[in-house]
Formats: sequence, structure tokens, C-alpha cells
Amino acid sequence: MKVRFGFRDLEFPSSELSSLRESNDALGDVAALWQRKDEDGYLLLRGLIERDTVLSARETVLRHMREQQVLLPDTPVLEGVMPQGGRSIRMMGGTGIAHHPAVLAALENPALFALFERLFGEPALSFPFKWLRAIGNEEYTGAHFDYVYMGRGSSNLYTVWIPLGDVPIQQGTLAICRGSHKLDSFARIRDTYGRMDIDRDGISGWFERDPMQIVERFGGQWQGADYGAGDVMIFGMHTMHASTTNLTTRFRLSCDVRYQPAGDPVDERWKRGGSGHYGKMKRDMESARAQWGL
Ligand SMILES: O=C(O)CCC(=O)C(=O)O
Repeated sequence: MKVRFGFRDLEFPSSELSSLRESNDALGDVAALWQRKDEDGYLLLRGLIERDTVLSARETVLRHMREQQVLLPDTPVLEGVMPQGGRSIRMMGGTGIAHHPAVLAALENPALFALFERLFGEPALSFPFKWLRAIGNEEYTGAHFDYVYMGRGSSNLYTVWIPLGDVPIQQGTLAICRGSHKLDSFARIRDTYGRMDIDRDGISGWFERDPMQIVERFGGQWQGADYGAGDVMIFGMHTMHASTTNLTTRFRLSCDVRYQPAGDPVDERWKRGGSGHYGKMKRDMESARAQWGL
């Protein structure tokens, strides 16, 4: 199957973009889950959230988008069809559509709290800020670590990427560079870029716009997947990730949310009423990378 990753056309699955490993077999055993997370840098858990809860969140978001007139008129709302050149609208935040009860029922699902409570051995909290996205045609997310956006609080912070619906890889889904979290060949990236804070350091967030360059220069293995409603992808702050490019005429709906131990410090930007990002870009990634010798 042909997919686009950044601006390169690739086959999926292939040696360039192989399949993510599912970890449902480890769900009953916390030590096995941590071991899998350590090996792969992520946990792909299929069907963790009830499918109907996610589909109801999807419908709620799409009805909101229809009201905002960003969907192509006279098309089935649940398909999320965009007009020619359709682009994202801003839906992320700690209020509004991202906090509609039907949406929160998926993003703060009891299955997620229960899983993190088992993993942490203590209660978990989720940032009130929810990164709810509708990704348009030809759009994608470049390769980055999440640390640069939210690294001021707990060292035990995890991203949960939740597709809102059945999302095939051609619609732009989350891809992970397996090994980036621990390979020696990524140590310099982790020790330089991986200590940045985009607000404090005034730097752009993406490390690389062309994700394949990363494996060509530093090793690791890009992995991707088709996702179903209810699947979740969990990864830490120093796992390099990106998304494939949306080649369809339908919006890709997803939300990335964060979980950490409730007793740990929380990055103040993402608390209720927090500032969010506030920095001004002073340095582009190319010049920063040149300075780091990367
Ligand atoms: O959904 C996307 O395109 C990007 C998601 C992401 O970067 C994240 O979950 O941290």
C-alpha cells in the first residue's frame, strides 16, 4: 500500500516503514508492559477504550465542525469530508469542544486511568489541556520529542494518542521511530534537542520535517499502523514520533492527551487556566542543529 511520510512516497509495510507491535498480550502483567515500553519506546493497545465511546466522541466533534462550516456541505457528517484545500481548525484546549462530555468520555476514559494507575502504582492525572486535531489533506506532523513542549513537570509523563474513529495510515496516523528513546546513536539528540523547551529557548518544535532523514542519519526504525476506534498509542517524552501524511479528502480526527502520576509536579503551562505556549521563536531548528553538530 502506498503512503506518504513527510513528503516521501513509501510502501507500507516495508523496510522503511514497518508495522508497530501490539502489546495487548502484556496487558495482564504490569512488569511485562514496562518491559515492552522499554524495548519499543511505546505501547500500542488495541481496543482499550470501548469503540462506541470513541465513535460518539467522533460524532460530537464532527457535528461541531459542521456547525463551524469546515466540512463539505451535503456530505455525510460522520465521514468528515473536507472541501478542496480543506485545512485544520483549532479545537485544542482546556475548554470548548475538547471538553464536551462525550469527547472527555473517550479522552479521560476510566480504562486509561485504570491502566496508568496500574503502571504507576498510584493514582494518575490527565492534563486538562487536550490536543484535539483535525488534520487536512496533505498535512502531517514532523518528527519530534514531546519533551520540548511539556517537559517542566513529572519525569513520568506519557502521551496517549487516540484516533477518533477508524483511521487508515493513508489518512495520517501516528508513527514511531523505534529505538529513538534509547539507542546510543540518538544520545546526542536526546542530550541537546531533547533538553530544549520551546518557550524558554525560543526554538521551533519539530526536529526534522523529513522523518526518513532521521533513520538514514541516526538509525532506528520507523513503524506505523492503521488504527481502529478504541485503540491507543502510549509513549514517553523522548520517543521520536511523527505522522504519515493525510492523502485523503477526509479530516483525520485524533487527540493526544497526557497522563502522569497525580502526586508528581505538573508543567504549569498545561494546568487548568495555564498559559499554554507563550514563547516567541528566536531560533530555527536548522541553525540549532548546526550548533549541536546534528
Ligand atoms: O496527531 C498528530 O499529528 C501529532 C501527534 C503528536 O505529535 C503527539 O501525540 O505528541
